[in-house]
Amino acid sequence: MLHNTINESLQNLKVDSSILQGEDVIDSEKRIKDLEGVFADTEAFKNLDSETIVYKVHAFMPEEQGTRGGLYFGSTIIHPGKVGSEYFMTRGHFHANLDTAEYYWGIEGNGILIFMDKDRNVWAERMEKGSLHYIQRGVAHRVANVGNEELIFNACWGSDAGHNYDVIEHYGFAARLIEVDGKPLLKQI
Ligand code: PAN
Ligand code: ZN
Repeated sequence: MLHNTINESLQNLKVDSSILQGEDVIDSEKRIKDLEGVFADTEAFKNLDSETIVYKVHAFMPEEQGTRGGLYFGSTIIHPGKVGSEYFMTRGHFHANLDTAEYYWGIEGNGILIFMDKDRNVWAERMEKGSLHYIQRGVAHRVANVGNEELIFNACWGSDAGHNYDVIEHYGFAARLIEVDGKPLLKQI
């Protein structure tokens, strides 16, 4: 580190229009075909174009996965849409290292962040432009887009967090977010 110099910002990363972009940003996407088993209505799922993009993630991961004390940053964009009465949403996960928390914050659109603790208690928070969400350690998290526009949110999590998708893949969340009379409703299952 040079002393008494004014340097350019970190690797010219920009949260431009609020979506992370720049060198070393890892882009990934999930299409309908990648989300088998995530949505309850398997008939509606089969009838959708399997190439439809459900969400994209742009992540900056400047530390090796598993490094203690480092931080990652990511933008998630969830497209509007539904599978039956269930909104397009992320797969959701516990962190592999349960002792790691995370921040999400809303950039654009309307969403609902769904939490589930280890005892399968489920609760949720509305996500909108400027909303801040603290995901406590040990709590699974998933986001649904409940609006007609793209839902964009940013996230900051530890490089030692890791992702455990298995528990959600096998047991799901204890409640599903569905549209009833045009409104989102958390339905216990
Ligand atoms: C986020 C999520 C991102 C995509 O960056 O990874 O929104 O959701 P899934 O990972 O559940 O598919 C995060 O929570 N990182 O820890
Ligand atoms: Zn996470």
